[in-house]
Amino acid sequence: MINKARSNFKTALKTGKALVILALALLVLAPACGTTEPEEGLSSVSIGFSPMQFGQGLGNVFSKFQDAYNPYPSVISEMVVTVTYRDPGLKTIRKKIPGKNVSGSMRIFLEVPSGPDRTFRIEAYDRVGKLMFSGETTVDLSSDRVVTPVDLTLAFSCQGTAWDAERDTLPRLAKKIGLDSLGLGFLAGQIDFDITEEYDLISLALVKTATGIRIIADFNDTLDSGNFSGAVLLDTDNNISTPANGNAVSQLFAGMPLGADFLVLIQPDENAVLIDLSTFTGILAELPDAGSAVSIDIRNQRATIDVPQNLTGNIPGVVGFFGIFGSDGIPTDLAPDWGVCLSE
Ligand SMILES: [Ca+2]
Ligand SMILES: [Ca+2]
Repeated sequence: MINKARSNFKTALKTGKALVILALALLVLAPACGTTEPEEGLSSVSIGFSPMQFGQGLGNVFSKFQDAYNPYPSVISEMVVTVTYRDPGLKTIRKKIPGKNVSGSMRIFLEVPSGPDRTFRIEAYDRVGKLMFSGETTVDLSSDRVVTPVDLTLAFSCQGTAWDAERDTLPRLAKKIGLDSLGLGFLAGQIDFDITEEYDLISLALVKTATGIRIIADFNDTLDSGNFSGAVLLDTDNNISTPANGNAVSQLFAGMPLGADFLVLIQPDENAVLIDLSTFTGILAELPDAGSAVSIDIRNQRATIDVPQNLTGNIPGVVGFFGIFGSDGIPTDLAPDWGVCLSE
């Protein structure tokens, strides 16, 4: 932002607008020479944000991993910051930030009239203009401070799509901060740092179709159906306490009560099976043989799986889900526990 202001100023110098700007600045500052508290009404605010998701699977990773990059560059098209306050009527300040300028560690600077109950809201929109995440907070602003920090926690709008950050693959994160810090110590020994296929998940969507559920996983990379593999857990009854049989899968994710009733297991060469976890009692190695084949299509950067309703029974319409994907059974990225999303 500073760089941009600087380059704008350079342009202004070149075009002679600098004189106009200077004149305007003097006009604004002029009362300062004659009166004692000319800017008492304004507070400088520095706004920051941190994304939050259900289960916080990656929530605390952001604080460790976030640097000057946009965690969702290909999916955020625009971020809108609004400040609303009464003066005495309702007033709004709005600032739009193009997606390409959004970064996880950014601060947004605004001048806001001082006073109580200033409500700050951030909304981020995806490529098709759908709200992706948002958050707001209300603070009292006094002009005593040089800069007032305002920090928001953003919750995702989870309408059937779990968004995932770019460049957050498990090998990359493990190298940077370690698997234990990610709460993924159980994957130690399963991550191969030298694998070439490092599939980077961008989004995992659930769509209800006429015949069942369609799972769509989009990646940053072109998928090779010969090695693409993964698992998607589905909590189809939206109840984290079911199934209660303590199967091998729920024990694997101990401490993460996903309530997965079904597991979609994807193996290389476009093989996908659906396993009913309410009846599965075997060990993990037996999972591939415990399921019913479902249709999978791997094309370019997308994997599409259709789970027919005759295998799952009627699904009320709200499904929790969690996905983990990789190459030849080695996980490289995941969509953390997103809790409940509407499958519409
Ligand atoms: Ca990712
Ligand atoms: Ca359940």
